[in-house]
Order: sequence, then structure tokens, then C-alpha cells
Amino acid sequence: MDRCLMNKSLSDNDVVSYFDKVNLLFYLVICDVQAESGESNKNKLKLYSYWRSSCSQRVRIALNLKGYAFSFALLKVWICFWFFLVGFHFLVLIFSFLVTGLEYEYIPVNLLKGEHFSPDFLKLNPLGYVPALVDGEIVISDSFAILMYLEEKYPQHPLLPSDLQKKALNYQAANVVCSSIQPLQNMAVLKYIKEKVGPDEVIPWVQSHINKGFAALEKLLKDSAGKYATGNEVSMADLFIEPQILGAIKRFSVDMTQFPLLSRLHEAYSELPAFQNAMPENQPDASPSSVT
Ligand SMILES: N[C@@H](CCC(=O)N[C@@H](CS)C(=O)NCC(=O)O)C(=O)O
Repeated sequence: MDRCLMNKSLSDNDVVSYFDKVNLLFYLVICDVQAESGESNKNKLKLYSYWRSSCSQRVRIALNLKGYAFSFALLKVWICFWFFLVGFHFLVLIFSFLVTGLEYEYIPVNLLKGEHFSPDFLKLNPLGYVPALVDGEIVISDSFAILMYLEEKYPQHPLLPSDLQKKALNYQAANVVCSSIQPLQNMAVLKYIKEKVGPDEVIPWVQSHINKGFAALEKLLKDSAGKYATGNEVSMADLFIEPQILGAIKRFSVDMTQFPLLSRLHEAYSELPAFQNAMPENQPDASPSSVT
């Protein structure tokens, strides 16, 4: 077989050796890009997480999204390159890049066993809450702070739109969830209500706060929502909304028919791999039989 490549006739051997060199070059370029993007820092990025924690889930989605965006950028480069120079022989390798997110080490913190109050974990977050992210010397706890950190360090797949109004809307929707809903259903709060008020009051308490927050989100997003909360791209608001909807449905039996917009968004999220992989049941520490 002869092949004309860059105005030069090549024998079979030439093609093979050219092929190998190009392959090696690509491998090195990819390692370099991965190092830049943090994908190779497997030992560096550590997420302290609990499978059922909605706050941890926000961060897991972000880590997945940031990785997927990176992979799709690489995919385009690879497809063009191999199509024009070599053919489709190695296209299959590309797909391995599609199924990975930004790599991180998952460190489970079992809230039911009180591991979040261990001296070691309290060094990471003095409040004793998951998630916490460790990136080398940098320790960040609080999902909002972590997402802002990831956003700046890994600009691929931006979580915040450049439009100022939409950006503000993302902050507001995220904070409806992380300030006005989730803290009111935290373990410590539910334990207090159960013990001081009565076990039958726990679910009505949580439902009333979720209903209030979800009603506000429906109004807040009604003019801005596209396929997702603030348009047709996934953005920060979505990362807060989906874990809260999941908890509302699975743990607190909230009637979602009251919230048509949020129900539609929930459907859309369920189709996205970055959201699917971040689901509680897909985490290494998942224990479907346990109850929080
Ligand atoms: N604002 C914090 C809240 C963190 C938080 O409340 N985490 C929950 C799990 S979603 C937790 O660790 N709860 C333990 C407890 O209540 O003792 C964040 O967004 O990360």
C-alpha cells in the first residue's frame, strides 16, 4: 500500500512508523493538556463526600462537567487530525476520553457514623460538614466556595454565564437552595426537631421549607429557563437545583406536580451523564438500605 502524505510517497513501513510517531506525539500532547487541566493530578484533587449529601452532589456534578467539556474539546481535535492524516483507525480510543470527568479521589465521610466530627475531618472543615475539596495545599469546604474555585481553576464548561443578569440569577437560585432550603433539612436540625418537637413533625417541617423554596424558584426562573434553569446551557443554578429536587422526591415525598418548571428541569438533568454519574446511588459509598 502506498499512501501520499504531505506530497511524499510513503511505503507501508514508513506509514507505520509515521503513524507511531504521530501517535506518540498525540499521547504527549494529551498528557500535557491533562496536566494543565488537572486531569493528571489524581493524587492532588480529593473530594470528601457522602453519597447522599446534596451539597457533595453539587460538586460531583461540577467535577464531571468540567471534565466532559475538556474531553469534547479534545475529541474535536482528534477527529480532525485522524480524519485528515490517518483515517479512522484510532477513533475508538477517543471515546475513552468521553466517559471520564475531571479526575479526583473520592473520600467517603460517613455522616451516619459521625465521621464528619472526627478530629481529622474537622481540620478540613471546622464546621463538620461535607463536602470538602483538597487540591494540594489548598483546602476548601462549602460547596459554593468549591464551585467558585473550580470555575476559576478549570474555566472549561463555564458554570456562570457572562451576561451579568443571568449570572446574578444563578447566584440567587443557588442561594435559594443553599441558604433557604438545604440548611433547614440538615441532619442536626432534623434530629433536634425529632427530639424536641416530635418525630411526626420532621417531614411536614422539611416539606414546608422545600415547598416555599421551590415556589420561589418557579417564579424566579419562569422567564429565564430554557432547557435548563437559566437558558439552554447547564449553569450553576442547575447544580444546586437537581440535588435538591432528588432529595425532595426520594427522601421527603414532596409533591412535585405543584412545580411544573422544576419537574421539567429534573427530566432534562436525568439525561445528562454528568448528572447521572453524580447521583447518590452511583457513588462508591452508596448504601441504599441506609436512612438519614
Ligand atoms: N453550606 C454548606 C453546607 C454543608 C452541609 O450542610 N452539608 C451536610 C450534607 S449536605 C452535612 O454535612 N451535614 C451534616 C450534619 O448536619 O451534621 C455547603 O454548601 O457545603
